[in-house]
Amino acid sequence: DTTRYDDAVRVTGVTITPAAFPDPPLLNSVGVHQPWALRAVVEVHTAGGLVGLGETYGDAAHLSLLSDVAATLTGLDAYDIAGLARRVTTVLGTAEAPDRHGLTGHSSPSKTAASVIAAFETALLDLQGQAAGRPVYALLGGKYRDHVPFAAYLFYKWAAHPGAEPDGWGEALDPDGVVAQARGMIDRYGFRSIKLKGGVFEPAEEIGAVRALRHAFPGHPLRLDPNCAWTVDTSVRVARETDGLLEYLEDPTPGIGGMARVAERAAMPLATNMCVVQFADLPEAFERGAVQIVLADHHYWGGLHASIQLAKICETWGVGVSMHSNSHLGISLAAMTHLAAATPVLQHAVDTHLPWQEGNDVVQQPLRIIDGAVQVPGEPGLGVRLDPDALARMHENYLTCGIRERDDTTYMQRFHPEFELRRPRW
Ligand code: GKR
Ligand code: MG
Repeated sequence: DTTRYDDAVRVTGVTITPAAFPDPPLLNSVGVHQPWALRAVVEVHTAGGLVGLGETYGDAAHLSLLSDVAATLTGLDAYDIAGLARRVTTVLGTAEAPDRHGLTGHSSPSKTAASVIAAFETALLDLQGQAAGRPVYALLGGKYRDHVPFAAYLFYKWAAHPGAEPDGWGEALDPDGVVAQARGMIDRYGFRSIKLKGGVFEPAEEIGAVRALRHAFPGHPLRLDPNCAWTVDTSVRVARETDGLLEYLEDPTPGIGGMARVAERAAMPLATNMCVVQFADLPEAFERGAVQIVLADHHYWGGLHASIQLAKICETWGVGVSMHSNSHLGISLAAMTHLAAATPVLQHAVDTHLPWQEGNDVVQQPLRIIDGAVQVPGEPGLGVRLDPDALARMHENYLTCGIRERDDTTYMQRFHPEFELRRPRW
């Protein structure tokens, strides 16, 4: 009965709920994480009583674009991703919502549109899966793996936010602190790859941390990501000194041109989530050999389908693919897991901030990282269900926390007024 089937997936309304959850004082090249991280939870309701879930950025400008689009989605068929894209383009026009932290590269109207499409596409795919009785990976073409490996994502960090109680992770401001943090994460989650967020201290200090990690974990592939904190010359020097230690070096220096100059002289592959952030960046980056690995992120590449297309283009050019992350919750983890499962060639463990959000989630039974990997869920849709009480609590946090956009630099300057945003810094 097609009428009943259509009804099951006909959109009747969309709810967007901003949520805030505690975030530790993680350091990076632009400052330090604020005490609360923001996300928006998208619920798309259908006439058949289904609810599809999405998760995206919770910054004010993005929220306002999401709600403009949400108002136009009533009547949409959940299978009509093209219809979603058309609505987003019509509503947004040339609107642009750049992120304030600058850690995911340059902004543009098309990247903004891609971020808005992605937020709803995840929810529509969840609906399609629920209606068809199939997991999201099946809708993307099937799975290439049963387990998706994730990496331990280490950060230099303070013991506590100024004025607050220390968090459970402790301080990490030197190689010993970094190794202790890695040990804690690996003990808890069994990670088999390690990423260190750099760009915080002098390169020599961070090279010391990489060496200490290599010594403590001889079998774990290592990556270092200073988020464009270095000049081309510094990057080349670091590449020389870490030769043989790194699986890849991520965004050492700003821009495709800078990365190309480093790539010419670095022995290891270069990865990016900063200079290649939309399809329009691919031709120049690949022609110039600027990057050997693209870190896809469905949240701003336009969704899960678009990310599979990106992976195919990368494969064609002999460029590797892995996945970038920002602070996120369990809906995003599920989406990332389905996407990674359905990506034919995925050579590297995927990034996740999830351990930093441990114990706080908007889903009832978050997917778990065991032995460094998430088992791909086989339930219909994303395979996670919303916890309405948790979402209500996190929305209350949002209302009271006073933070409306991520801004690591201004937060850092509150405690260190001399801190300047400079990239490259060294
Ligand atoms: O959480 O501070 C952070 C990260 O630096 C994040 O914002 C980056 O976007 O994880 C990201 C990266 O790999 O560059
Ligand atoms: Mg990065």
